[in-house]
Amino acid sequence: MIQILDSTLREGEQTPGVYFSPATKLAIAQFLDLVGVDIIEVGNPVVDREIALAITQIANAGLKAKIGAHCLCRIDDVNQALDCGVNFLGIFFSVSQQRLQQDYNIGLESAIEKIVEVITYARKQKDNLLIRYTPEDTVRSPLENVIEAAIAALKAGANIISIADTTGYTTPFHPIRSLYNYVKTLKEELAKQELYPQIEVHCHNDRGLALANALDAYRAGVNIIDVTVMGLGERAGIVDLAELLINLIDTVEEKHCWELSYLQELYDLVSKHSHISIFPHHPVIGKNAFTHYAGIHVNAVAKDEALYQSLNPEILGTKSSLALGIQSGYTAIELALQQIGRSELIKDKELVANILFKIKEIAKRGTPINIEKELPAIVESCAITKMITK
Ligand code: HCA
Ligand code: CU
Repeated sequence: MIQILDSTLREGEQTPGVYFSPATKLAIAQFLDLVGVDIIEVGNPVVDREIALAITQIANAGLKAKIGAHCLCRIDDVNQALDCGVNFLGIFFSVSQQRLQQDYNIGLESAIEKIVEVITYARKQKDNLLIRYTPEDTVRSPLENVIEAAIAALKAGANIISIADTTGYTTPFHPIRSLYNYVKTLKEELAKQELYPQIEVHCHNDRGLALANALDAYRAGVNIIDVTVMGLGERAGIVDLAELLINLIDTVEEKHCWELSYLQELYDLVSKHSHISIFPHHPVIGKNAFTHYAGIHVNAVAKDEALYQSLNPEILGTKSSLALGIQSGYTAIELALQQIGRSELIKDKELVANILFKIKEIAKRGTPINIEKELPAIVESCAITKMITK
């Protein structure tokens, strides 16, 4: 069964301007657990004392998900992570000659020695620890280096190899640069060594292809996919949790345990604390995701919602809705009147026509019309005008 690693608290907090306090992190983690993600990556304890505190609190909160820390390939960092009580540890280190030379002034062999030393050490500290090794910027690093480092990491005790598309470089259907190819090749190369680890993907969205690439990797049999709420993260962020789940529920063969009805509250919480609003047309979660507007659409969905909906809003614990504006027709006004408990007015065709005319006028202000709050007054003013003109 495909597993989801949520990194809202780690990668997501790498969104410029975003800060989640330990209490907020715990609340977000609790919602992620209710949604049913498998692993919650909380952060790198070396970055700040508060992050170490948040990891410790979440690791002790009795959640079903595995709780993870993220750290560089250093014994000290591993110790700090393990002190937080995690059962998942992500260790990352580059295998690109250029990067190793520029940043650390070492070659590949020394890098691999370091990776082996640190992973062997981590494994000795905790038997049941899940250890992930990520060759940073995996997909742009020489494949032979990735394979050599992955084999060494696995032999030293790592359980998972993550393919990081750190710069959003891959693209589906490309003969070479696709994650489908990458996952297949890595699995085949490791199988030659009789190594069958779990494979994870971490897809950045620089080209707007993070979700497409993640699904491409899924098609190739990847085991774990990284996501964040709202797709938060460095630069253009990574895969969005809700968008991935809504695509996987139709695809996974086994019965899944994701509880999508918690997504809205989770997204509202993250939006509030990140001070980043959810755009209205955001798939699944946006306020317009199940709202019908133009006359032709509203007419059709009044008969059968499936005519303009391939998703059932009930799985998200929500219902479809109606918007009023310049695109509206008579049916929308009738439905809106029903919504505010004034269905007795529907038979007055002249009044309905006047309300529609007025709605189209108001719509020119260019902001949404709130049916509950604004329609009653619009109805009254149209009724009065009608009385006066008679
Ligand atoms: C980072 C880079 C990273 C790491 C992913 C991983 C990436 O911000 O440290 O350790 O699995 O995109 O490569 O997020
Ligand atoms: Cu990343």
